[in-house]
Amino acid sequence: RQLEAELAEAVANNQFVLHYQPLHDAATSELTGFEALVRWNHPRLGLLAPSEFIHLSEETGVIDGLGEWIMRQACADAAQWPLPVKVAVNLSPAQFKQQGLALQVAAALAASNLLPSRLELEITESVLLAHNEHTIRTLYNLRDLGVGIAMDDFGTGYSSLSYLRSFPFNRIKIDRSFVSLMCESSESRAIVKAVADLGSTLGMTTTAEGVETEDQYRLVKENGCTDVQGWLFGRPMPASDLPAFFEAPR
Ligand code: G
Ligand code: G
Ligand code: MN
Ligand code: NA
Repeated sequence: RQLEAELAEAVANNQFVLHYQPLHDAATSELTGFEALVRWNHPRLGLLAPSEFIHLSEETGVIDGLGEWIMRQACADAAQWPLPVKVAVNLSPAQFKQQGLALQVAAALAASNLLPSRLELEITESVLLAHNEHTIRTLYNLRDLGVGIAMDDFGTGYSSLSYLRSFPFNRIKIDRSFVSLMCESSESRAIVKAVADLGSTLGMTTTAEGVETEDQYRLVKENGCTDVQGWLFGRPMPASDLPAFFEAPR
């Protein structure tokens, strides 16, 4: 497979780029951070989305080097942003299989001189599916660095609630599928409210993902979400676009 061979060389060939999507405080709509979203700038195929290569990178082990590059680049970029703006970085379940993930994150923080409190790691329920001791220990090692840990795409997995018990997350990110139906579905509104209440009770912030309209924004606020992300506030954009964004927030 040609793509597989090219992927194996892509980190060394400097072909990955990070785009950043803004995160905002729900109540004030103030900019609070950016989520890093990786793209592969493929020489023939152009800019490829993660769905076109993350799975292959996990199967082939490329994710180890790629994940390390993403962590270092995201921390280095964020260190240039005005204070308290944070960066959120997605971690693949495969990255938890490697030894020393926490050491890798610590090294990226040290190299960039980024305060740990300005980094948040996003994991999906699938990380906890195996639910083994190594995964849980790694999560605690990461937390001990002082970084935030968010449960991503909440509500799309199998037994979400038991995962909230396995580890004290700082944040729950409510999947876009619930947010996108809020205007027409009272069930979706009730689910978002229940998750926001649960987060509040457990001492976790709650981000509504995929907010595309003012009506959705109003509803997620009314139902208790503390933070928002979505096209209403901004699409993922290259790091070079961010300075203009700092000057002209929403
Ligand atoms: O950027 P896009 O909107 O296509 O993101 C799609 C999905 O790809 C995200 O929801 C996320 O799960 C995954 N993804 C994006 N960037 C990264 C990354 O840097 N690391 C990992 N592991 N997954 C990512
Ligand atoms: O990590 P995660 O799986 O949450 O990645 C977020 C994904 O959701 C990215 O692929 C991003 O491009 C996408 N996304 C972010 N905001 C919106 C939105 O408002 N609408 C839609 N349709 N997709 C969004
Ligand atoms: Mn995410
Ligand atoms: Na998500």
